[in-house]
Amino acid sequence: MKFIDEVRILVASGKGGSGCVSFRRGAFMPRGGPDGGDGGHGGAIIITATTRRNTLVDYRWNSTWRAGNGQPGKGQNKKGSQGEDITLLVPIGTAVVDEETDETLADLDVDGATWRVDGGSGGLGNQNFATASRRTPEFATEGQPATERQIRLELRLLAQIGLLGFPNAGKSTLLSRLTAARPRIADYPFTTLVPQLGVVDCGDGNSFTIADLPGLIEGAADGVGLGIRFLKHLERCSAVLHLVAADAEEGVTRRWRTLRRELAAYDADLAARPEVLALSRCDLVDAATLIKARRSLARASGATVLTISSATGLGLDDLRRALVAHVFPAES
Ligand SMILES: Nc1nc2c(ncn2[C@@H]2O[C@H](COP(=O)(O)OP(=O)(O)OP(=O)(O)O)[C@@H](O)[C@H]2O)c(=O)[nH]1
Ligand SMILES: [Mg+2]
Repeated sequence: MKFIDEVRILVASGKGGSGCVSFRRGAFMPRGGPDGGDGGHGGAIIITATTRRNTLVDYRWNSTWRAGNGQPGKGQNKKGSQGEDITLLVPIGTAVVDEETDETLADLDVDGATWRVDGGSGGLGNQNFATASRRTPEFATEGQPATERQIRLELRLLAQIGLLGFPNAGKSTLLSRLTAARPRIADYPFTTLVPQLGVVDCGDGNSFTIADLPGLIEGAADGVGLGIRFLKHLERCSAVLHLVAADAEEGVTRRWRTLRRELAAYDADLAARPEVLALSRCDLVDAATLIKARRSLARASGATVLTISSATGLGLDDLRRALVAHVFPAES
């Protein structure tokens, strides 16, 4: 199934049915009192977050959703029936954004969270307007109009840790070592085309989620490579795990700087997020090169630099501990 994380749709609630003008009739009642019923309310559009959906693929081809209109009221005080509601199920983590103003209308970040567009209320039948001095009101009110909204649904994955790095840094390989996820791994760039999630089991009843994202390259912020469109999935992460291949040809510090620049160009807030920094593929360089690389990167970043190898398992326990410290700060 394709990973669809953004769709544009038009949603329209139903309009209210109009109120009815009617008078009681019978053999001995040529013109009885008013008995026009109210119109039914228009149906609502309800967008609900659920664990039963993982992507927005349901909305890819069907871009217009209209709830039913309320029916007009009838004689004998009969209320018109309500318009049918439409419920759209979306994955947890979906934001509803106004397409015209770009305003976030709702962030459906827990199971069952909803956003709705109510239908128009039904009009009032003439039975409502009878008074002592006006026994035969000849009027009723119209139903309220429907509401149409052009919206964008944007899915932002709920992962505590986001994986960041150049292509081939070993992000997917690491995900497969830390979690039960089985992402595609290969020695060519852009193996990962869409985000992948994996759950790290901490063994003590706790767990957290890591998002593996497509690799970034220089110019990503301007659309080079797979671009930055997947970076929105980092927005909810508590920390970014930045992998720099220890065997990077142009030097690890340069690589790290390039990626940081792209991140900052995309979003300053995201660039300010805590970063866990690790040299990956450490089994591919000799000890002296590794020490040098680590020292130079630590100096440039001012951070602790972990060293790992998904091939040999080097440093993976320390890395797991460092991630736990970010995800569960109070407990460590
Ligand atoms: N020797 C060694 N090879 C590794 C290690 N980690 C990853 N690799 C290899 O590096 C290559 C790229 O690994 P991936 O995990 O696909 O890299 P990625 O960062 O996910 O790459 P993209 O999806 O293209 O962004 C594969 O051939 C892996 O087998 C490691 O620790 N040691
Ligand atoms: Mg990958």
